[in-house]
Amino acid sequence: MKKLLSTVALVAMMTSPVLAAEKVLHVFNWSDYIAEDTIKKFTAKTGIKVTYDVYDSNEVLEAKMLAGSSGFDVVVPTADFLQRQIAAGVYAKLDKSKLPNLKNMDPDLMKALGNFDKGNEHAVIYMWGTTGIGYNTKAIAKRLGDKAPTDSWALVFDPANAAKLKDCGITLLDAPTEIIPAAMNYLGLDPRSTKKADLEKGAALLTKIRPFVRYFHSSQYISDLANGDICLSVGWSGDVFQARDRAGEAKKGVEIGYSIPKQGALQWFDTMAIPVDSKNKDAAHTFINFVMDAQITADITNYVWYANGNKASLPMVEQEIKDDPGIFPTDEVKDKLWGAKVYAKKTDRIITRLWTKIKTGK
Ligand code: N2P
Repeated sequence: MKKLLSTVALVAMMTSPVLAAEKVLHVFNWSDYIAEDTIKKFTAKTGIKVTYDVYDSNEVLEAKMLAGSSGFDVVVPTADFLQRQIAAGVYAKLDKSKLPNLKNMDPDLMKALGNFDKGNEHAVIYMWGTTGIGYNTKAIAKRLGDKAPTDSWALVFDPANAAKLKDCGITLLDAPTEIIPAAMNYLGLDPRSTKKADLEKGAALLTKIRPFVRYFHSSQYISDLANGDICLSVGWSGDVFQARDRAGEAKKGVEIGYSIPKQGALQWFDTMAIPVDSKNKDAAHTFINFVMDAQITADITNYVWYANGNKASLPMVEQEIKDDPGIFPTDEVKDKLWGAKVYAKKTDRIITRLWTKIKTGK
């Protein structure tokens, strides 16, 4: 007995520091993209502590993933970036035996994700949305009248309109692979075109409206829209709805609308994946499985106003959200959405170069 005890004690001594080290999970997610209590609930349920960091750009995440040794265990790349990063060997294959909540996922959406990750081997859908226009209804009406084309990219991409909105503040996402294609779409070009001439045309239009753009940023616009400090953002659906929600709570008379322009918009999918060099793959699976719980995902959607890929969560998603065509577009609108193009290195370089020129106004 004594011997057994000491063996147990020895094993405990040897393993506990290791176990303790394994019990901190590093999650890297988009900002404003999780419910207030998700992490707290996860730790309460599993005992696994979480270090939670945020970003607001796929390019930032990609740079960290390609450099390696990021220290992150779960990250949330958008599907087109995911595909490129999978090809670069950045992500571990999921162990589906550790993800029983996969049964909750929407098979059609997972099939769509399969276009970026064959066989859904590396990732599951987290949230999805569109890249459209968030706007301050009163500020826009004041400057462009009641007939302001809020249903069209012309609201921001027609330089005559943009000029009139300069004083109240236009912002664009700092997301070249989303903004340049939107400008191409407005020009009647294929937003998924990789022809240099087409990309240059989109960039030329953006250069024309550049003098009227206050800033390029992908998270600051939420509070600025809510406070009435800016009046138009090309931004992400749920972020704009969060701004609308905050504006409502502040009760200062700011009203925010979200528009999926009639010409069409980008529909994107964000996914959860595990970096291949994660030291906590077990805990990472536990986290992904926890998030795929129907109630947990419903809570996140109800908080961040983004649609999700979890079919079983829908009965718990608030009716107001399910009924909002800006979050769950109608079939007619869906037909006009385009999926992200996975750009080859060469195209990526062209886009990066054009983007620098646009931002610096050259
Ligand atoms: C959350 C933004 C996530 C959407 N703030 C970008 N794909």
